[in-house]
This record gives sequence, C-alpha cells and structure tokens, in this order.
Amino acid sequence: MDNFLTSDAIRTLFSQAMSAMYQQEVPQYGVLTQLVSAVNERVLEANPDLKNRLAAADELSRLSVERHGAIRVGTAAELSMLRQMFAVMGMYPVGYYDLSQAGVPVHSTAFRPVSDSALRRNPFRVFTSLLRLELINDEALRAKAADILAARDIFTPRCRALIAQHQQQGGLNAADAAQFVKEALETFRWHADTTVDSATYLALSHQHRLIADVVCFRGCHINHLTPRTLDIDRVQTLMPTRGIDPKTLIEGPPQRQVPILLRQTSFKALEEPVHFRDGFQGTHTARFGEIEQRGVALTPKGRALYDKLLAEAGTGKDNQQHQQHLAEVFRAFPDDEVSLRREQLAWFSYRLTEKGIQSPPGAEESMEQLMAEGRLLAEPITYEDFLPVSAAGIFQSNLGDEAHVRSAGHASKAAFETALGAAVQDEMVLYQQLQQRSLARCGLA
Ligand code: OOG
Ligand code: NI
Repeated sequence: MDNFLTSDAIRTLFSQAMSAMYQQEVPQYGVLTQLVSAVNERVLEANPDLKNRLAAADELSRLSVERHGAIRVGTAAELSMLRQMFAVMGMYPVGYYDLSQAGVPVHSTAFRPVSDSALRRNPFRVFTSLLRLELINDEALRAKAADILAARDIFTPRCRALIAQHQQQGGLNAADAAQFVKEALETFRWHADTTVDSATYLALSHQHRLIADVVCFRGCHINHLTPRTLDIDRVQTLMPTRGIDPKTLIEGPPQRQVPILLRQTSFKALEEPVHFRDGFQGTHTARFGEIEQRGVALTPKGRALYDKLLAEAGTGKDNQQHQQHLAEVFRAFPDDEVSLRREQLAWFSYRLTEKGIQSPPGAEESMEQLMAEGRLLAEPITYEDFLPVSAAGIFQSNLGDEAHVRSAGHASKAAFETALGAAVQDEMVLYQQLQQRSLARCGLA
C-alpha cells in the first residue's frame, strides 16, 4: 500500500546524482573516470576468468561506478542531521577514525550499507569527518569559527522536511525519493562564493587549510568521489598521460595474489577560484578525484600484522620503489587463501556446494575435510571500510607542502558519538557476524 522505494534504490539514485554533479563541477574527475573505465576494460579483455567471475556476481554493469565519497562538517548538529539523511539511503555510521594523530584536526566515520544484500546492491559509502575546533589554539579565532558555523544551515528546508517525513512514514515513495535526492544534493554542492571576508579565510587557513575548507562555505561540498579500478598501479602510471597529476604514493598494502584491505590513490586537489565577501578573489584547494581497489577484510590478528608491516615499511618518495619495498616487507604476510583462512588472518564467507547440499556436514566432520571433499567453499569477505594511515595520506597530499603537520589531540570516540547522536558500529563485529551467519547457513555453527 505504501509503495516505498527501498533504501538501496534511493542510495543508488543519490550516488548517480552525486557523480553527475561532481563530473560537471570537476571536469578532471570525469577524465579520471574515463581512464578507470578504459583500464578496467583492458584488464577484463586480458583476463576472461575474471570477467566471467564478475559477470556471475552481477558486477560487470556497475564496475566503474563510485564506491565512496568524502565530506567534512563543522558541528555536532550538522553531523547528526547527516546521520539522519544517510539513514534514508540505508547508510549507517561504521568505524571511528582518529586523524588528529596525523596532524589533521578531524575525526571521522563512514556512513555505509551494512547488510550483505545491501552491500551487494550498491556499496556506496561516505567518509565523513567532523572538524575538531578545540584543536584551534587561537581562542578568538576558535570563537569566530564557531559563530560562523552556527549561522549556517547546510540542509535545505525541503530536505529536512523529507527526512522527517521518512522518519514518520518509514519510507518515501518514488516521487518523494526523487525530490529527496535532489534536495540532499544541495548540501554537497560547490559554492565558489565563500561566506567570509578574505582576512577571516586567511586566518583560518593559516591555522589549518582544512579549517578554512570546513568553515568558510555554505555547504559541505563533496571533496572527492572514488570509483573502483581493477588495476590501480596501471591507472596511477597512466594518469599523467591524461593531464592528471597523481599523488606520489599509492596508499595501503602492495599488489598481491590475494588482495587485502584497500589500496587507494588520488590526483592532487585542484586550485579553484573563490570570491570573498569583501570583494577580493582568491583560490581554494580542496577537491580531487580518487580510485580504490579492495581486497579481503582482515581479522584483528590479520589487521595487527598489517599495521606492524606497514609501520615497518615506512613511506617513500617514489611510488615504484615504495611498492617494491612494501612487497618485500609484506612477504611476511601469507598470500594464499588457504593460509589466510587457516591462520585466521582474514574473514571468509562459507557456502555448501551442490555436493555439500546433497550430503550435508555431519557433526564430527571438520571444515578442512568438507573442503577437501569439495562440499564446502570459502570466499573472501570484501573489506568495506577505510584505513586511518591511508586516509591521513590522502588528506595530507591535498594540504600542500607548506601544511605544518602537528600532532595534536587524541582519539575521542565518545565525543564523536555524542556529536553524531548515535554509536558507531564496530566493523570487526560486522565481519565476524557475516562469517558466523554463513557458517550457520551451512549447518556448521
Ligand atoms: C577524506 C580523506 C580520506 C579515504 O578514502 O581514505 C578518504 C577527506 O579528504 O575528507 O577519503
Ligand atoms: Ni577517499
């Protein structure tokens, strides 16, 4: 009777609208998506097995569509309203990321789909950072920034009304959903006219460029979108041939037989013209394009090993050398599915084969035995979250060389959750539940 659109469908409409808007706003992002599609096509041509697997998983048609975007907000009220907006699209806060350790005065979560089926339909996520004004050390400036933020409303009245309507009715029909997407988009639109005079902009920017980015505009403009690539190393190499200036390093683990976690790279944020309230013109550097390649989610044990090896490898000034060095250091990380599973380094989803359905597991049969007999299959569970060290690298590559990295503040998940108005879900618990439920379906738990 209600005829509501599913939250998965609204999320897909939203991510498509966001992509169209961002390609218009940042033409270089459009060029990047074309390069990604071209490379993905080449990879599939050269690798029919992969193509068949993706086709079977119904992944081909939306291969190169956006996997995530990122925004930054200034107040608890903004963050909590965003939480309610994303809930309409079936996106919930997962994970807590403290970037202050890396000198970036924000802490963050990812709004993302949580259920297996929702992730399969469209995994679009938004990495969302809350500015930590308490990390501005100049008291007068801190008060001024707070005043400026308090005076703005980044949501249209119609958007607020539709979110409330969704909460009351438990859904939106197609016409309301379309209107909601259109209104929600306004929150993320770029405005070249700032809300401040040039002196205020410069003072805030001098504290930290991110602070100016969050405080001086009418909305929380989307600062990048990120499609999926099947060969991140190749796109990184090819970017300059399309007039795109990539960041120096690909973030995350090296290339492997069994990809783990998340590899990312981006092009450097563009310097864009802005106008100040006092009539002066200037430039602002915030918006870029990114690509990602995801692998299997790691257990706490696997993650600890990843963090240890990553720290051991350090960073470099040349991507090729860095990747080689990473690959050497990561030899200590098993690189086949069987070892990853047996050593409980990664999460897997289990299912019975035809043969396994014909002759179901008995109480005393081991998983290894069932697998050896071809009755049980284990498939890697994809990592759906972010990596703080990588995120810090992405932030920093867009802050320019002169940005002074100062370690300030400490993790404050409780303060973040208070601002959000809800708890963030623990990503490890989600992966563990996915694995556990798959075992239960096989009669193995
Ligand atoms: C977010 C940077 C982090 C990622 O993919 O790790 C990020 C930002 O610049 O606002 O998007
Ligand atoms: Ni990103």
